[in-house]
Amino acid sequence: MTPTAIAQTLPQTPIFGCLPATGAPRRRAFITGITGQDGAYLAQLLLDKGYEVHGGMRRSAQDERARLETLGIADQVILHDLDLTEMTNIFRLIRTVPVDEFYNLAAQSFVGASWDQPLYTGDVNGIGVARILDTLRTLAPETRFYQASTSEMFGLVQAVPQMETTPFYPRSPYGAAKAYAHHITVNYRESFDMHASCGILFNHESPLRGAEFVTRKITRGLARIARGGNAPIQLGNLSARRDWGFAGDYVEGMWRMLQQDAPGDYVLATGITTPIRDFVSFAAEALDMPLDWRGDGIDEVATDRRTGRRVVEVNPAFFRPAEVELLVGDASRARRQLGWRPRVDVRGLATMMARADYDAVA
Ligand code: NAP
Ligand code: G4F
Repeated sequence: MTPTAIAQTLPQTPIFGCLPATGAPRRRAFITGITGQDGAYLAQLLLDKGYEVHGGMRRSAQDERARLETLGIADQVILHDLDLTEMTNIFRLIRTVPVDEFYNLAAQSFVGASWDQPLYTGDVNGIGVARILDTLRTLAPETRFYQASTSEMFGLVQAVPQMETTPFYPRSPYGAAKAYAHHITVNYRESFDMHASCGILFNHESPLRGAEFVTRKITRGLARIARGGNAPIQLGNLSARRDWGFAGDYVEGMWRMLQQDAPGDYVLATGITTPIRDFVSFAAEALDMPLDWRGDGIDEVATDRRTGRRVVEVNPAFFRPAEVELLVGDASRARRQLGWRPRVDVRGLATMMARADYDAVA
């Protein structure tokens, strides 16, 4: 029996969204973390491809569907209660919502917070993945599985650029938990012949990016200043370099991984690395705010060249106990085997985000 046929025989209790009318079978996908940045873009992509899209959402005192609403798809997806720390949720979900493709995007995804919540981060980002894999192998071994691995696993990089074969050296509890999740996914693939793939994704951003991540913090701060605000943006390490792409491009790569006959692991990256400082300048230029940078270390500041107003200052509170100084990926395997290519470069990304935040402040 196909997952779609099984699904039509089982009771389900979605928290939002209607169960579809029975009829011609559509491919079905489940997305954990559907309320997050990538979850929302992936849901949109799969809906556009004709999938029936289910997603997991944590119980919360407030409605967390803002990103799905922004994309205009909140009423097109079927949402279920799901917390990755709760095995009973995962078991019931996989038993009652059989799907063709299962994308695990849920995570405590903020690296900075992982030093404050190392156990929780390990539970969700590491053990949570083992919970899903073991339930899938038991109840739905034919389901194709995607794990959201990360360039943070490279940490103190052992080679430049980083690719699928580069050894991991995580620098945070987040990176360590994701490395466990990556290895356990590879292990279940090899042990139980599962179609389980890991996307080793370098940083990807968008106007839907969470406000605490550096790119969004920068573009929101600049938008407020451009609209007359006078609070400078306080940042940590301005010299760290990231390989930044657009989230909308990266979810296409996730989907392509699960369309391959054989599972595998793929880096998705642009191949260009940029210091935080330059991302600030690109975003500021998009708002007609040319910057001058002066000073070093914690005394470094950026000012608006036209007005002399201070725009950025350094606050050591945002330094991390251990830093990932440089990330730059080599996505040639994904280019060759998946035909995947990023379409938005870092300047285009900074411009897109800064203008979206500027419009939102209006
Ligand atoms: P995000 O916006 O922070 O979304 C994370 C999602 O996970 C949210 O929907 C969140 O739900 C959910 N979640 C958190 N804890 C959970 C739990 N205990 N149980 C169930 N759901 C939980 O992150 P993102 O940027 O979309 O990233 C998606 C995935 O890719 C994450 O696994 C991240 O670690 C990984 N990744 C991201 C990047 C990047 O640059 N964006 C790069 C590499 C890998 P709430 O809405 O309730 O918080
Ligand atoms: O934007 P960030 O917080 O992203 P980070 O740590 O690279 O993690 C993101 O990308 C990973 C993939 O490599 C994902 F796995 C992860 O889930 C997440 O999406 O920080 C980027 C850099 C860091 O070097 C940080 O120290 O920016 C530096 N930074 C400087 N000032 C800051 C700040 N980061 C934040 N969040 N806030 C600052 O004020």
